[in-house]
Amino acid sequence: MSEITYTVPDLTCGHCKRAVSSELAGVAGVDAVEVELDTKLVTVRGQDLDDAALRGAIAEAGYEAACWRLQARLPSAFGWSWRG
Ligand SMILES: [Cu+2]
Repeated sequence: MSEITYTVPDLTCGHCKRAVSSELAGVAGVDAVEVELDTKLVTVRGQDLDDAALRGAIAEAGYEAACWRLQARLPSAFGWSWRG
């Protein structure tokens, strides 16, 4: 089981959430998708996750994955908050 977290800045509402979730759910190996609108974080869990395929699915839904796990988690390491 592995987990990759992406930041998708354009996620704004329930429609975005559903669009991205359903595209990601269709990628091979994906077991679960979590979308947090507050933080713009998309967490994907599954087996043998393929970063390129996951980014492709997010793009297919009409959004862009700005960065992934390391970058996405840096701010909290410095005590910043993304919740305006
Ligand atoms: Cu939306």
